[in-house]
Amino acid sequence: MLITSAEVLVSSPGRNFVTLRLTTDDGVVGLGDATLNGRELAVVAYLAEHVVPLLIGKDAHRIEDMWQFLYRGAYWRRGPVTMASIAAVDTALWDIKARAAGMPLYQLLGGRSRTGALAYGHASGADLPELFDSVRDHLEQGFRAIRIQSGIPGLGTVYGVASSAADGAGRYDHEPARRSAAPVEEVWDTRAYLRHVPGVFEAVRGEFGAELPLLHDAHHRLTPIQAAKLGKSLEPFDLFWLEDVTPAENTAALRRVREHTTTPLAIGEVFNTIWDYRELFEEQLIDYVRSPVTHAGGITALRRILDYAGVYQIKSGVHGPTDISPVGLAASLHLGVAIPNFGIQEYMTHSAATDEVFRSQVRFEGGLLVPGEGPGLGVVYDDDVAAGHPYTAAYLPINRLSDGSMHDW
Ligand code: KDG
Ligand code: MG
Repeated sequence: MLITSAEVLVSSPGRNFVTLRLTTDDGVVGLGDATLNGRELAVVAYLAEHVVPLLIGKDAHRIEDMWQFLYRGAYWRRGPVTMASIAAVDTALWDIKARAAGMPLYQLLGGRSRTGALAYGHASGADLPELFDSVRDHLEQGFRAIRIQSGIPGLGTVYGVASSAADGAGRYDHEPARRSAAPVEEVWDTRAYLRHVPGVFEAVRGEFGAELPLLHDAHHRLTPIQAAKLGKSLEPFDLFWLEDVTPAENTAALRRVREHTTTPLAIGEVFNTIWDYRELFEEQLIDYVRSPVTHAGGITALRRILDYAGVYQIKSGVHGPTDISPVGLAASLHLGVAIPNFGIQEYMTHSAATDEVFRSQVRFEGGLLVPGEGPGLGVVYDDDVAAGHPYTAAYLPINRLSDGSMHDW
């Protein structure tokens, strides 16, 4: 089964997506997600210029060898652009293998270990009444675990908090990569944040009770000692996890955090390889792995990371915002229902326009995401619909302190 065509597809049904489509000489088609939010075209160039020419004529069944060829053979290892490109090829090849076998992909990964993947949704609000409405709305949608993000008194827009769209198009419920020529600038104040957040969780627990799993994302903005303070102050509210407390480059920072708090920690959505996790796993500094298939080098690589995590009782908590395409989400779910150490799956529903471009079998039922029983990943890319949604430049916002200095994410 030889690869005869490799197409890099770019579309923007509400937000930008990069998709790799491989076709074999016997007509089997596989898809891979290569979306890198705000830097999409760098991956397009990497794939189109440096990877696609190497794929034509290769045996589509040799997934592991292809991974090693693209990773070891390039000399330039790791990094988000490289690893998103490798991920797309790897995912498309798994899709092809499962379609050729006539099975849903999870069957090739060892078969089902659970009925579905517990998903958490994003509740947020500028203030407590808005946040409570959002939590209620998520409960009504069937979510059984909820991330809590809140506005902060004295600050303007805060990342991760849904707000009314500037164009009046209604509530904006997707993490903001705004379609604009330059990033939106937000003002940040860590002390104000640290003062406010414990009260938010106290109020949410008071309103919704002790049982509901609650999560929170600090978006890499704290120093180790600030993160330790936050973790400690949130202990009475029994979080499922506290995510991305410190910037990702210095994983040793989590040693400091861990010394001070028993709040479970999650990190890794901007990591790229198993090497990024080595000391975190071996010293048991985290509880959940945030890497998605899309940015960690594909199904082959993420499965390896999660097997390694399992040695240390660390579980999956795969990244699943709207910038992970329905192809990336389906890949994550096929892996998630198969592995022994599944923890939770992030789920932000895609827009209706996205669901028209990517026709997916994934369903959300009773708080669980299920990948579907069709062959492969179960996702089809509709070129005609995609043609109506051309690429549009978009950026994540940035943070500055009140004196104008740039701040960490
Ligand atoms: O592209 C970046 C977003 O996906 C990220 O900021 C979202 O932090 C995020 C999350 O946990 O979903
Ligand atoms: Mg996050």
